[in-house]
Amino acid sequence: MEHDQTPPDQTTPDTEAAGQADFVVVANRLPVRLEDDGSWALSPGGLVSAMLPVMRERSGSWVGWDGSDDGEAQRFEFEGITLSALALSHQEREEYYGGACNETIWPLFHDAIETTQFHRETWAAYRTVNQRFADAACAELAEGGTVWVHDYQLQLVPRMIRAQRPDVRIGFYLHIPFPPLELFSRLPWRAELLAGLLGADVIGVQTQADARNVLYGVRRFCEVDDLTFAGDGGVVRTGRETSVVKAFPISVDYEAIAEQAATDEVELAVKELRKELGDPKHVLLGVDRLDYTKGIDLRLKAIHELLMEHRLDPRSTAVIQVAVPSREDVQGYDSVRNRVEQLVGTINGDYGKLGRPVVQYIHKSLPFSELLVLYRAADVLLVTPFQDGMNLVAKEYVAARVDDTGALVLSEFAGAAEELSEAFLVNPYDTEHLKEQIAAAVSMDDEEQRSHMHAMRDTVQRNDLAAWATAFLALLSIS
Ligand code: GDG
Repeated sequence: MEHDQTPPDQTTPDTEAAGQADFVVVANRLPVRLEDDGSWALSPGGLVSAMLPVMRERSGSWVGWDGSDDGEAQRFEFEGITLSALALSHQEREEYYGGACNETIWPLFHDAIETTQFHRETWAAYRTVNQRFADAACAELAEGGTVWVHDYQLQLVPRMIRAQRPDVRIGFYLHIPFPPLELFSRLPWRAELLAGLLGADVIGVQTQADARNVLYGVRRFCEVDDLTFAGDGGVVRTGRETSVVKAFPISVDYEAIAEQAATDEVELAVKELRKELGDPKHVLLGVDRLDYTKGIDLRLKAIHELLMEHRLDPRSTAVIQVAVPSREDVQGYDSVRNRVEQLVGTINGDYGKLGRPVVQYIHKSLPFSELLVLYRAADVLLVTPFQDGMNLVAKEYVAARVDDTGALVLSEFAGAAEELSEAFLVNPYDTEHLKEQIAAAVSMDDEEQRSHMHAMRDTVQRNDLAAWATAFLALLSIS
């Protein structure tokens, strides 16, 4: 690992030598990105939202890529966390990230909604880059330390670390769904991928269904001595190695969100926002990365039809859709953006008035404080993915509804549906049902809102982010 240039601004010089960290997180991306002016800024996303508070609690290193193809390997501090940046070349970015991660694994693991590509060259790059991550993690890790590897981009890393460092505890967490056997079997490198995962002592996934799918894959494609299903997961044994596979539904920092959402500042901003929107009776909100898995187009289509059928009144309804730019050079993302923007244009063209569109569409990332204002201003949150590991936006909305009002329309294919059963659950492929559920959420009376929201808030408060991390790390330290 190089220790060259220290980035400007928020960073301080490297104080800790490599190989000294008792706790190392390995993820494809660092929690920061390089801005045009050379400074580092936090970058949004589910994994970062989840892991940053966990890292702040424990001192350790975060190994990841800076997202560029001209970056340098460097090690620096950012807001109290040691970051170890890994450099990728342009070709590696194209083949590993654009290809194997986002044109093979991402679509395949999300129900193959978008055509899945299988290319030997991109898989070779996946292997090479995974080895680089494993090597970088090993360079950070102190003797007998603990490493927590994250997500679909790094599924070979646990085995690669195990091969070099039998002394360390290895955890792996998959943030996206693990596909059913019928789909997973298509992957030409299925046995290699599972062997990669089985290098970990603990393999954590979002839901019980995901845990079962991992175990079905292992039973079918791996030679193991023993495999037992138990509760919300199971155990795999081979020689002296044991891997526990278990569901750990990820969550949000409930107290921090609730506290921030209850401030006078937020209350005031909510009032101002609703006024700017023309004091509508109903505010409907969507917040998503602009990804074809999130079903943004489906919900806009449902809203359009509800307007056409006079079941939503354009004079008293405001819809806000935040669509955070994401993977813009990957196949499938361009066309979903076009579909979404066309629908926004159609709805506003048909039902908007001058200076007052029905849909407010924001195609950029907002500061989290502004998201909180939107969560508090929205009477209904629409979360309609075709497939989603968990969906933190749904849990953030629930945590932010400090007065127990509001309604959540939630796809049954989001991991969050396993816990948030009081939401208006929908099959997003069923447009008529989606419309019925949106209409029901809009017209739900206050008392009903309070009882549903209260129950959901209770669930998220009990199973918050700290509980998630503590449960995972506790199992990792004993298994
Ligand atoms: C993956 C899995 C799983 C969004 N817009 C802005 C912004 N965000 C933050 C949200 C939330 C996060 O990004 C999005 O998390 P999700 O869970 O909804 O979705 P993915 O990014 O697809 O995350 C997912 C997750 O990993 C964790 O395991 O739940 O299933 O796909 O925290 O608040 N944050 C800011 N500005 C924005 O405009 N600051």
